[in-house]
Formats: sequence, structure tokens, C-alpha cells
Amino acid sequence: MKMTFRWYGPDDPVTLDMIRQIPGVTGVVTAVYSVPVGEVWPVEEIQKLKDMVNAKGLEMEVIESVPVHEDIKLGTGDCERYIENYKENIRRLAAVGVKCICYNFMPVFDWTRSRLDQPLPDGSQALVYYKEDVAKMDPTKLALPGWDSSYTTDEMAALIDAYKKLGEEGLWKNLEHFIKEIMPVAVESDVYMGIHPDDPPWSIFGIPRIITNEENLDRFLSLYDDPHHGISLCSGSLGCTRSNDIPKLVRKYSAMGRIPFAHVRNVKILDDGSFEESAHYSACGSLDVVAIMKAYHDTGFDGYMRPDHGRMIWGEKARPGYGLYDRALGATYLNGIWETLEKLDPR
Ligand code: DNO
Repeated sequence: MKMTFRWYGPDDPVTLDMIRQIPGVTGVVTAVYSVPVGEVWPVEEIQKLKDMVNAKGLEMEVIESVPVHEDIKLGTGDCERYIENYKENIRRLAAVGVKCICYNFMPVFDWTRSRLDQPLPDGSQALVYYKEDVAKMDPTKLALPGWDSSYTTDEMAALIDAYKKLGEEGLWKNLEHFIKEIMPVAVESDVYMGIHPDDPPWSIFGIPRIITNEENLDRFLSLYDDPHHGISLCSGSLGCTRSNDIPKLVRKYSAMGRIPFAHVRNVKILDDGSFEESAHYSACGSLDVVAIMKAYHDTGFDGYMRPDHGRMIWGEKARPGYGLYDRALGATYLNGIWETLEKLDPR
């Protein structure tokens, strides 16, 4: 297992100098953020990023994300050109030593929350999803960090409408086409592609979402039979519904060698199915983090892992979910569990 940490590039208030001081973190997970979604990343930009990371003694072997343009997901407009660009990005990233690319196939909205700074009883702040509040939200006027914010309200309304018409099966068809196009390039470049599950794993605002549960993950994996075609298994995304048994899913897909990249975090599920992001420690949320780590360990997991969203603690100001302190506590907790498992059951 290689422990990594997400870094949003030179503008991130969490710097490489800070990240390199977290015990056991050997690399960062990052991306070129200056290029519009769908375009080819300039080689110089990729190289510059890698040099910055390597200069601090850290690896840059995982990219999160190379975003998928909406035309690809909708199968319209410039779809084929964007697919060719995507292939070129895989080749260019492989050329500088990238081994794993994380991406998602969520229509329009990436992860969705109703509030990014909900005060918790201990005075920390967390990202939360309260069903009642989401029901009142107007999707055409929403913006969350990490989302493509280049759409006007009208464009957004049209996009949402197009996805409603496309439906789940239409989205599957476009995903299959994308996978069959890009995977031969990924295999040839020896890059492991890991799809990120939908967060949360259910349809929002009437838009289809398909990477949501075991049945759909099986269907996804069957689209291309090669270990380079895998999952960035995010415990917090799949785990915000009790119907997904995370240790079971980890055990199954890790044993199949289909998890190149693991996001491990905890989440507290509330009575009405809403959820709050909690500290990584098992007792703080609904997931058994030791059982998750044991499932990785028992199946000989040797991919990349990162702690995921943290709360804002100790007065920190940073990107929601991506401060230093709580994620560093998360990394240390996960490394502590891993060390214990290694010593109890050395391989
Ligand atoms: C949220 C992240 C996601 C993830 C993308 C991958 O914090 O886990 O935004 O990076 O879905 O494409």
C-alpha cells in the first residue's frame, strides 16, 4: 500500500512542504488545473507539476482527476474529439511516470452536499448532505468546489434536461463507448484507470447516476476485461448508504485486483438517510474503518490509498474537505491500522 495525499497544486493552502511532513505519506495525488475540461494537457505543465512534487521528495504517480467532458457522457457534440484528447492525456501522463488515473462519470455534478461548513458538536465543521435541504436546492444555481463552474444558468438547465432524457441506459451506453475507446490506450501505456463512484450513490435532481452499488460495479468491470480497468473505491461515497457493505466490496474487488486506488474515509449516516462526513476514526461515523483496512490487507492490496475529506479543525481555513489537519490525522490513523495489520500478519 502506498499512502498518498491530495494536493490541489501551487495555489493550495496545504503546501508540499506540509504534506511531506506527514509520516508515511510518499506521494501526492494532483492534476493540471489550468486547462479547460476536455482539452489536452500541455506536456510542459505536466512536467512542471511533477518536478515541483519530486523536488520535495514526493511521488506523482496518481492523477485525480482527468475530468470527462459532458459531451462524452452525453454522446453528443464534440464527443469523439474529446475522447481522442482523453487518450492523448493518458499517453502524456504515462510518459512522465503516472501509473494511475482517477476519473468519474457523474453527469454535471461531482460530489454533492447541502452544506460545506456544518458545525458539529465538538466545534469542528464538516460537509453534510441533509435530504430535506437538497430537496429545496435549485440545481441550475449551484456551485461547489471541484465542479465545472463555466456554465450559465440556462446552459445548466439545458444540460440537466439532456441527462434526464438520456436516462440510465443511455448513460451506460456512452460509458461503454468511452471505456472501449480509452482502455486499449491505458493498457498499452500501463496506466491503471480507476472510476470514482458517484457521490452520493443515488440519483439527484432527476439526473441518472450509475456507479452506485455492487451490481453496477460488476456491470462496469465487465465492460472491459483487464486489470487496468478498475475502481477508485471510495468508502465515503459508496458508504453513505447502508445498502453498500464496504468491507465486502473492498474484499471482493481488491481480491480481483481491480482497485488501483483507495479513498478511505468515514461517514455518519443519519436516521432519514442524510449523512455527515465524520473524522476517519471508526467510532465517529457509521463505517468500520478497521474492517475496511483489514479487507485491503487480507487481499494483498498494493495500490495507492489516500485519506479523504477531513473536517475543518483547529481553526484551519482551506478548501472544504481538503484541509491539512484532519486529513493528516486520517493518514496517520490509516497508517497505524496498516502497521498493526502488517505486524500481526506479515506477508
Ligand atoms: C471529492 C473527490 C471527487 C473525485 C472525483 C474523481 O472530494 O473524491 O471529486 O476527485 O469524483 O473524478
